[in-house]
Amino acid sequence: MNECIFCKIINGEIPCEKVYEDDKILAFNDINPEAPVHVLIIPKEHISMINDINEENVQVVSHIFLKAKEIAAKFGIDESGYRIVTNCGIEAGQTVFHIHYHLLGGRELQWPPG
Ligand code: D5M
Repeated sequence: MNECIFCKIINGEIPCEKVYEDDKILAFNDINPEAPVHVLIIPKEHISMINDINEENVQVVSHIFLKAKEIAAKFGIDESGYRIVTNCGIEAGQTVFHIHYHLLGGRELQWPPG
């Protein structure tokens, strides 16, 4: 049985505020937003983390980035600026082990992050 929370969102077992969907990826609002715009973009195929990207599944990553700019534009932040973050592993703060790209914007973002 697949206990992955993001797989359950993809399967419709857990609801989400959907922002974008196609055959390869899903984007939805983060349940705990850190910025006025905080969208998570995930592949429909279960990939746990960056370390599990390989020659077979890497194409979905470029697809995510192609769509990320469209999602940013949808929220009107493509010109003002936004950030895409992927946490890989415990020390980086990854809590959900289905790879996801945080798209953050709508306010001035600090660098470096904490
Ligand atoms: O980020 C994991 C992110 O996933 C964190 O910002 C909360 C978010 N999250 C967790 N569960 C849900 C549901 N059910 N809907 C929307 N967003 C969710 P990480 O980089 O792993 O720390």
